[in-house]
Amino acid sequence: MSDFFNNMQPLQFDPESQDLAFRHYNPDEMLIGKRMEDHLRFSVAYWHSFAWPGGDPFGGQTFDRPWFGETMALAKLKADVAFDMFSILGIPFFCWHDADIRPEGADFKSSRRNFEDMVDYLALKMESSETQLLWGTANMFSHRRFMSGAATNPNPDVFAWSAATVKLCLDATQKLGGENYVLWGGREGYETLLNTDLKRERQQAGRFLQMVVEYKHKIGFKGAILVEPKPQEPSKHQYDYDVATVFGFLKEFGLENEVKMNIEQGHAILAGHSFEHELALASSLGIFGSIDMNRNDYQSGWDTDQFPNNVPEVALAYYEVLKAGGFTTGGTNFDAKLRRQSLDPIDLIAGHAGAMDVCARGLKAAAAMIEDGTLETMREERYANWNTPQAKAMLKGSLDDAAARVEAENMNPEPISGRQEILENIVNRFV
Ligand code: XUL
Ligand code: CO
Repeated sequence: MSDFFNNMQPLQFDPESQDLAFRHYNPDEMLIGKRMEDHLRFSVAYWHSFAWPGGDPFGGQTFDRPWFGETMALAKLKADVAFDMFSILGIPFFCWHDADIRPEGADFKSSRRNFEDMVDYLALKMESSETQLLWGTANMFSHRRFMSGAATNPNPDVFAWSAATVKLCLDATQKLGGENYVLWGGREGYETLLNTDLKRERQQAGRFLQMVVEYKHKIGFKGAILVEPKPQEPSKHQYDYDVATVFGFLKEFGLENEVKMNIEQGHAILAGHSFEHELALASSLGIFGSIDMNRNDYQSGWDTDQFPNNVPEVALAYYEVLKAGGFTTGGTNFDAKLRRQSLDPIDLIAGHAGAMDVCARGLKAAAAMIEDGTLETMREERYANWNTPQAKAMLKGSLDDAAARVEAENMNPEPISGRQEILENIVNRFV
């Protein structure tokens, strides 16, 4: 227990409250046969809330946290504060990068020892906490050794370092009972083709991911391996551009049955998609895993990682999550950070609590849309003619067969309304 949050008591569900409370997030409320908490599976991202100093391209640290510094004592204080926040929020999960939870050592060995000691410390904290590990991951993008990539680095020693790092992080994730392991491409991309062998780098990335999957099976890790697509930032071109690109990559390296997607709202927007598009595509390809929930600033176009606050957008996302059958190992990880002027401990609580309420409202709307069924019925009706025997047979036949039928039946297909406005009006009844 730290005194950072001034002994704040756990937030309650109280729709009438004028103070900080949940107005919509009611963990035990049943929605289409499942508790709200079990639908949403909220998670706090250690990095944004506890490791990020508040910098932007024009200025450095704004947050003055008592745990900032590279010592074990401070890393433990950071963990104490993190678990205090988890219990105030009643959050069921958290996520980390290795670099978020341990001080960097002078060499790999000492960083490893720091990390392993901190994993033991987290295990101890978790014993007296309700909060579990949603996923672990490796930070292979902040340190200057990774400036030209991790697995895709032109220097094979950086590939080796990255392999050693992921091995360590997978071991730790397994030890802490983590339900998934995430690989976000970090600096796996490039700035200019003038210095980049794109073919070689993609091969390195593919082999690396195969090695990760081989190791997962070797140690018997039961969780899911998830890749998190992102089109740019930090690299100008990222190899894991979006769900479609990553699926092609997985097929190329024989990993489409081994790896699923961790889909982030802001990354989808950066790729020129909607969040729900990426979710629906992953679901249709059988690779939907988990989500990183946040939003970008649509004006700046940057990956600003803000807390979500747009209920209609979130509702459409959870509509796709529910249609995909909901989360199994995955969850809703708030990959979201405070604005750099939000200095106070209460801001951290308010950011998460508000986001949890926004997601709860979105989920309730999505569940109501599913239960109502009109949207799904109208969507199915649009394709109803594909249920005829002739239509089904056509997909097994040839261009010749189709051409013959067009003339034999003297076909003259009439366009049919897509009814978008009517459908949007139906959505608006629920959000
Ligand atoms: C970066 C990002 C990461 C990953 C984990 O944009 O989303 O925080 O979620 O490495
Ligand atoms: Co993310």
